[in-house]
Amino acid sequence: MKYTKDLGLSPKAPPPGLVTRGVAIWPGWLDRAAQKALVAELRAVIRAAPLFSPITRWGKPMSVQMTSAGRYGWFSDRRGYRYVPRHPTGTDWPPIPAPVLDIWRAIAGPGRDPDCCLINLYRAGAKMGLHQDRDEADFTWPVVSISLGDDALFRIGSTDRGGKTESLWLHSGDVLAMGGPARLIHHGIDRTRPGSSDLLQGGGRINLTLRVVD
Ligand code: MD3
Ligand code: FE
Repeated sequence: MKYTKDLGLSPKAPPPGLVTRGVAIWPGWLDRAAQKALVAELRAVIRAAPLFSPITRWGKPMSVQMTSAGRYGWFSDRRGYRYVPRHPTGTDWPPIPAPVLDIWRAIAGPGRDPDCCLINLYRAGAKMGLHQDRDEADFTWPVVSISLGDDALFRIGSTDRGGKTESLWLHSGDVLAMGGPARLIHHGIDRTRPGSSDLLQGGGRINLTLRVVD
């Protein structure tokens, strides 16, 4: 079968530049102009649904700031992780920007759009520990991720806990997809390289994570 099927992606998806542990990577999917245009759209989303620092179940704020677009947003507090239909202020999450949906449809196909576009902002010093994405109801859909701004050291493990991990640097404009057997792999961001990109006002990194939720 074609590589795209093995990766759990649309048979029409463009060939990834790199595949490691079932994670498909398209380095530089977005050129500088496309990155700029996307950031302008994200600024509007963030104006409508401001970034916040979710509280973990241990009562500590995450170092990453977040907000969402779509039918659902990802949320966390002492009661745990979950998807919620509204921003903490009570407003609906804004629609997912069209250029983001274009990337999803190219990779996952036209059949179903994502329910959530999680927006993660990493200012200097922010990181995300090794975890699985398992708050969704259906793991047959891939997760698609878009990197903007500073470089980030991405760590990939396996589906099981423990074992060896592998690290690689993500750059602004890179797109990743985790489908099929890679959908439940452990992953995280060890650190960013502050100042490596001038894309974002105030510096830092934005990651967009697209998921089907229910
Ligand atoms: C799912 N975000 O928000 S990219 C997250 O760069 C998250 O902000 C990271 O992990 C970030 O949950 C990583 C999204 C990603 C990467 C690899 C995965 C999701 C994945 C591998 C398997 C399943
Ligand atoms: Fe994740």
